[in-house]
Amino acid sequence: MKVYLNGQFVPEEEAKISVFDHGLLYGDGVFEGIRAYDGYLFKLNRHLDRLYDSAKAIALDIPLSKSEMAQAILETLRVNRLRSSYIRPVVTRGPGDLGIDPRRCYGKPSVIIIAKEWRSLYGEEVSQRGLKTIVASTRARPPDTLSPSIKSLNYLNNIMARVEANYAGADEAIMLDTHGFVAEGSADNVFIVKRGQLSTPPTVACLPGITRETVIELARTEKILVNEEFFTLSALYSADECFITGTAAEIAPIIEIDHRPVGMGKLGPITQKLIQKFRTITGIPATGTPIYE
Ligand code: PXG
Repeated sequence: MKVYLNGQFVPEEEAKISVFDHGLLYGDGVFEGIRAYDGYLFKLNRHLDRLYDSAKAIALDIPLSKSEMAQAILETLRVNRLRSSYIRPVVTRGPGDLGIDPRRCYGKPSVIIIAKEWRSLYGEEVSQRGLKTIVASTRARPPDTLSPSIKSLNYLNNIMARVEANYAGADEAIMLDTHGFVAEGSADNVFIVKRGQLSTPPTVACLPGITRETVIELARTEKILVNEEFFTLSALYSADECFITGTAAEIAPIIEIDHRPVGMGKLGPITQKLIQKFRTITGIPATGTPIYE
């Protein structure tokens, strides 16, 4: 596998950056997670917009234009002859001295693009039966701290929630915000279904997920009402259906929260319908950028 590193393609074992890179020392950088389905990069421009917005928000100048970045991503897939893949662009502040001040970074930002053959996140079995989740005691960061809409390299908060899930033997953790409303999963957005309507938290204490936005569009096309609203843990516990969305997770049903069954404790009809619809819109020119012309 070859990795794009600052303009060059290097073998994965040689893809290394400085121990003085502020991305490593301080988590000072941004990233994206993109999927390619059957030769088409899903919603590439939306991911590029979010990457550049995240970089702007932390005052990081990406040394490539958006179209140069798009070309670099496509080239990484071509060099590795990939059609179905998970792509991870990362931009860090670059090497500097041991102070936090970004002005002390003497190099350019480091640009890394990793593309791997796609493998199912939870495994086929878990995705089909649905996920068992816990509500983490780790809260989602409030927007007046480091905004959760910045996809930065500071993921420790989410990792702490994920560690809670691991200790509990659960597949995923759901985080509440500091007011006690449901925020998001450790690496995905959360939806509930109640009386045929969908609810998902507004993107205040969660990442504006691209799968989230896609599911909202799909649901509205299906004439399913979608409410972007705050809801509590009790609404989560008493939901008819619940699912998470993410680039890696796609739409994954949740069948258990804190050992309580969600609805009937199995995949519900609206979740199933959205999963089916989602499958029809990936790997096609209408939503994807072709990798091989
Ligand atoms: N919330 C958070 C905190 C995320 O990190 C999402 C929601 C979903 O967004 P998209 O745009 O992918 O629908 C993410 C996704 C992984 C992984 O391995 C996923 C993310 C980051 C790191 C790892 O699934 N981001």
